Amino acid sequence: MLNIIDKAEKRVLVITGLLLALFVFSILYAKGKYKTDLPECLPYDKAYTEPKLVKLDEHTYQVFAVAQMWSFQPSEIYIPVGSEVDFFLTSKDVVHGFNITEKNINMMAIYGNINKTTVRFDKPGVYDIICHEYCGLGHQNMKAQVIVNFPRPK
Ligand SMILES: [Cu+2]
Repeated sequence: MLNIIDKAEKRVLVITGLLLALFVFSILYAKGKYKTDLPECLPYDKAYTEPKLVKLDEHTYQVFAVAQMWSFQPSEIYIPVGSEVDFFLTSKDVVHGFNITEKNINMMAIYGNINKTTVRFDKPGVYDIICHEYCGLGHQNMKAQVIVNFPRPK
C-alpha cells in the first residue's frame, strides 16, 4: 500500500505528522509549565444564562458571563487579589469572543453552549475583557472589566 504513495506525498504526510505532534506537545507543555487551564465545554443548562458573580469563599469565585450584542454581563467584576475565578461563558445571540487582556484566555461565547475556564488573579489591577470575534456593528464597544483589589464605587 505504501508503495503506491508518491515520495512527495509521503514527505507531506511525515511533515504533517511531525507538526501535529509538535502542536500537541506545545499544548501539553503550556498546560504543565504555565499552569494554563484548557477551556472545557459543559452540557448546556439554562442556569448558566443568568449573569452573576458567585462568591464560594474568600478567594474562590464563579462568574456566569453572558455575551450578547454588544455587551458582556456582568460588566464589572470586583474581586480581591489572589482570587481564583471560574468563568462560565455563553451567548444569547451570535458567536462572540472572550479575551482577558494580560491573561492567556481566549474563548468563544456560543449560543447553546457553555465554555468554562479558570483564571487566577495574583496582581491587583484592571483586566479588560474584550470581544475578539466580529459580531456586528457595535462589536468594538463590547467589553467588560475584572477589577482586582479596588473597592466597588458607592
Ligand atoms: Cu464582537
